[in-house]
Amino acid sequence: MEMKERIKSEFEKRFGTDGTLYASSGRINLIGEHTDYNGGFVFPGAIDKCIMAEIKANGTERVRVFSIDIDEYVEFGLEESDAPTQQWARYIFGVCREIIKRGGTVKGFDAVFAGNVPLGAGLSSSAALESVFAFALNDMFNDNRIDKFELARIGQSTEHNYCGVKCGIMDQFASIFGKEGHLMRLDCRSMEFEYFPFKPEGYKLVLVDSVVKHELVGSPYNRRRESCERVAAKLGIETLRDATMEDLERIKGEISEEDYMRARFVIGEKQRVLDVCDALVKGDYETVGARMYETHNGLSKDYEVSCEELDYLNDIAKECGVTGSRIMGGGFGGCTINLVKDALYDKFVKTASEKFEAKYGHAPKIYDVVISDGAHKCK
Ligand code: GAF
Repeated sequence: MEMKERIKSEFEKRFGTDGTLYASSGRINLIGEHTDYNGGFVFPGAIDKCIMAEIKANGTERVRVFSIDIDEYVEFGLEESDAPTQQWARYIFGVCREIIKRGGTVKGFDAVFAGNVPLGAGLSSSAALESVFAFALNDMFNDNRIDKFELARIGQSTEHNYCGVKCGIMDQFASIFGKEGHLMRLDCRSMEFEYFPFKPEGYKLVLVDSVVKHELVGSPYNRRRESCERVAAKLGIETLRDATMEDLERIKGEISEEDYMRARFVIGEKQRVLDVCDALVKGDYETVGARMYETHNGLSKDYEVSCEELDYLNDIAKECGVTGSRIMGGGFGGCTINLVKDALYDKFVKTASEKFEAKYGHAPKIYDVVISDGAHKCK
């Protein structure tokens, strides 16, 4: 059964009525990693993998929600003290609370949801979950008065205050603002953004999922952010967006080797995003690809968020002659994103699958992605 049909039939079975369907997407990011919380640039797009929810106000002060994929039902109230213990439900509870804290309205509702964003793959299933509920609750209880930027911030604050991840704005922004066939270059300092048509002639974007997750994402991620903040504080600036390599060299002796490496990556990454955007406009995919490899190298050696398996996938891509390849998202496992010539696609997928399985005993998962719309009400 299609996802939509499964949700509708489950909703009807549990609540004896029908509600409104909403969806919001996972995301890819072509380049610009760990730059969002440093006030830098990112270049994401929403993808054709989403979380879909059917929702209806229930006239009470309680939320009743069923996750089809986890096969679990949870009920909670809307006061701070009502926080559920289940991680997945905390994302929804957090969104409700963050809307209320901003003076918005949330009343009790019933919901059933499901999704096809692979979990733990770095495609931001959590942002898709936050965004679908933020978008829906804005529509249902707030006459869409909360603007889209604030909806993204509601998801981000949910991560900070209810899930322990001090993330930037990229994932929620992409999930809310995504547009079919377009990537978005977002300046995370000014929040200005531009849509870039993305239909690379003769190339495919392929995600290769290592299906490994080495560490709990929260604390190592937050430690990376703290390193950047320490360096910015040392330089007397708000974020590393305003730092140059010369600035960093100047204070090298006053910061730890680790903080130095983290900042070196972030400062370099800022320019790479701009280079990739320029190259895309010119149809220069070789430059796009070269910058992707540089990003991988920086994420692996300086930012240290890669792992053996992802470095191996990157090496295979290089050996096969893939135009660009790099780890995508927060790191510590998940996917590589690869820009592959059409003619090389079959060979690359076969080689990567066989070699990876021979070395690690399980095959990677391959996802072809289509750049799609972000949060919306379903027809
Ligand atoms: C995770 C975070 F949620 C984003 O904000 C971003 O920092 C990303 O890691 C790394 O670019 O997805």
